[in-house]
Amino acid sequence: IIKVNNSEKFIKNFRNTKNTLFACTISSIETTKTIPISGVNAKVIDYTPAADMELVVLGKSVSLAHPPIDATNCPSPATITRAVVDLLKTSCITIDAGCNVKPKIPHILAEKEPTGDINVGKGIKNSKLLVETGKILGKHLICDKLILGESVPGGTTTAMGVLIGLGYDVRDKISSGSVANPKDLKLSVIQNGLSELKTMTEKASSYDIMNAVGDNMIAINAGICISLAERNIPVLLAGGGQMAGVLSIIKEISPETLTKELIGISTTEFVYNDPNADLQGILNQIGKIPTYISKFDYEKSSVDGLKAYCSGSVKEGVGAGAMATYAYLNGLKPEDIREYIEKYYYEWYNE
Ligand code: AAM
Repeated sequence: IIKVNNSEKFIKNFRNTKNTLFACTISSIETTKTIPISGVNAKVIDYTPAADMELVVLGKSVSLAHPPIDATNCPSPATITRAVVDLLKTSCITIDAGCNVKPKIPHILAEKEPTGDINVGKGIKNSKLLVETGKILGKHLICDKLILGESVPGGTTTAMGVLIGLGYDVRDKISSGSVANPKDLKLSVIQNGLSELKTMTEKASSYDIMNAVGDNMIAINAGICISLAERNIPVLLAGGGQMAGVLSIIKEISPETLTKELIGISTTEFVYNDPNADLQGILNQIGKIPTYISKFDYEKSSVDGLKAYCSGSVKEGVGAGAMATYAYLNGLKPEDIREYIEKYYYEWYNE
């Protein structure tokens, strides 16, 4: 694990496996149906959030014949999270923030409608309400510490939209689920969405910005963090740019939440060291956030699809980076995760 702005007070909470909860908020984004902004494989994109969490919870995807894949046919990062959940027997809950295909596992319905079309400035119907929903959920989660992730295909674009709307310099700093990050396309979609907003209001609030170009997960996860910090329960945000988006919203609507050493972020080395991005450059603009980067030994993998992570496929998602950090804090090694995935890979993908 590489640590930046380490807070021992924060991270020591994650050095045991007692009452840990992994919560994953999932949503579809309507824009991905018409504009190829996402690195997730277009053929399975609607099924991906559901099939990701089925794999994590059941050890197999049931909504799809195999777990999700990215555009280069590489395995979903849910494979990493599944390995950790099974090896450390971690409790999981799935929060449905509007996914077009519902997971065939018990889940909490937080929002019925998917994230809308950000290209026309209609990302979230009512982000203020969704933050409140997240806060209510956060009041009732039972755990000593929370690892909070997402599966939202297209979500790196909505996160980029929220950060740009709030005035952050992120243009060349956000990773993507694809090898060739379609930055210009993503930026033009965001500019279209934000231009709709400008014609509506003079000074846009963070809720207006989320409503225009945000996704349901960002609002709900921000609300959950705010509640848990009030209850003195630490949260490790699981992701890179998408969780930077969550942090930027928390900073706007509840800055005190970030002052208590109760919120940290963890992602994979594939996102953190992405030559097409600069996550640390975004986090530095938000504040001094405890940041943990998990390393993998995928260059050694016998599975081509895992090796491809080293050259920019997939990179992160479904809590993978933070779950690996959590695993390493509790005695597992990179090869334990890799060997687990290699063992099940052929069964999962029927190869
Ligand atoms: C989640 N499941 C995935 C996956 N993700 N399965 C295969 N590949 C991925 N990359 P983008 O904005 O390019 O769509 O990247 C974000 C998505 O990629 C999210 O769903 C994230 O969890 C990850």
